[in-house]
Amino acid sequence: MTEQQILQSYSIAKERYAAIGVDTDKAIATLEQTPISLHCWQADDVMGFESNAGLSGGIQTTGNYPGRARNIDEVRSDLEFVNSLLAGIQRVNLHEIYGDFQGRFVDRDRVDASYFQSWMDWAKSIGVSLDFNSTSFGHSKSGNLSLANPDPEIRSFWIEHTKRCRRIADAMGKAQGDPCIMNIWVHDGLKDLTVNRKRYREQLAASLDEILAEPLPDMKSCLEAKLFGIGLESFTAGSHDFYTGYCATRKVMYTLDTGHYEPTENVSDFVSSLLLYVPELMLHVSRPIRWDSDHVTIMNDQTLDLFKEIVRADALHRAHIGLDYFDASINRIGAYIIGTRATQKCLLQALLEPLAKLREYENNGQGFELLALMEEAKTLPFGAVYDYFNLKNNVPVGEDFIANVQEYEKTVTSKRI
Ligand code: RNT
Ligand code: ZN
Repeated sequence: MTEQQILQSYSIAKERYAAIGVDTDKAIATLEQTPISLHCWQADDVMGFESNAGLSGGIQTTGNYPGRARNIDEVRSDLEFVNSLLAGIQRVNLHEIYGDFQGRFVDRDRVDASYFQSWMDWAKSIGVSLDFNSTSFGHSKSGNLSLANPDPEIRSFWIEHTKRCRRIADAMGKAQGDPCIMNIWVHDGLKDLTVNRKRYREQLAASLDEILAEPLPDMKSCLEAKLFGIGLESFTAGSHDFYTGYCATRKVMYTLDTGHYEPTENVSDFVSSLLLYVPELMLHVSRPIRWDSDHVTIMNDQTLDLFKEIVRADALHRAHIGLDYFDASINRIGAYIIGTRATQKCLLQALLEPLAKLREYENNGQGFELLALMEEAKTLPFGAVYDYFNLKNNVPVGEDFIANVQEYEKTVTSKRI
């Protein structure tokens, strides 16, 4: 498509949306100002730079597509390339195992902000903000239970790790002048039956209380619930009920990962309930196939409904958006672009909903009109608005990014053997 055609299509779309009370320029401006946090772990299949211990703790990558980033420089240059193809604001979300350890083994109860100084410098140089995660998996002390472990030695190791991670996040937040969002997800659970559910959950709550006690003004903690981990199918200490209660009573941000629900559950329905009781939401936008398989995010009903619920609740300022998937079976750079663009498209669709008119119909009891406009809204020329958003921000429009990713593969990632 030529620039002329994109502009023409946009001006027709703009009028079409205006006729139902929607301001497309405003929707684009909101989309441009809403950050999406890119998870560094798609670049290297969640390996990190701590050791070669491999992945454990209930999560797993599958696939062996060539070109995985093998070191810190490769992760950074991959993320820079990804950024160059995306409109809007991106953040970068790091896990503790991605520290700049310079080849030395730094155990998790010894880590501090100095190992992330080069990340902070890099982030500043490319103008992005960082988010952070403590890492409970892939370590000799991971086992089945970390923060919920009845063994005081193991438990205090992980408490110390998580406290240190909060301080690292705070240092990042200070350096970037923008709070760093730190996610705490622990895999704690059991493969088979247990008669100690309450005990483990009490232990987890007590550990979290201790971890969150330190006031740190430049970071925000969020807690991620889960249905189950691989190899830990019978019991999950940090279940949805656990974290809903915990976050509501402690006034802590709740992390909603769209992969962490039963396949038939409507995840978007949780948004409006959670927003009544927790201060903010962190979204891990993912795609589960039969289980928490972490497939690349696409524009599907689940993702669309999630963003519609956020916008309908007027809660975009209370939601932080991050991606969370790790597909090792296709070009990893392409996976980032597909997932980010899908997330942008779903948010844009939500922002373009003729909400005022729909509400008017619903409030007047005009059920037919409500359903009719909702149906018609699905086929409005939304693609023309999204194309214009990309053109305006000087990044590839439509499928053009495929060629850019192929070129990077040819010249960079295919050379990694
Ligand atoms: C695991 C959680 C968690 C991880 C990352 C790597 O089920 O979704 O967010 O994917 O921390
Ligand atoms: Zn997640």
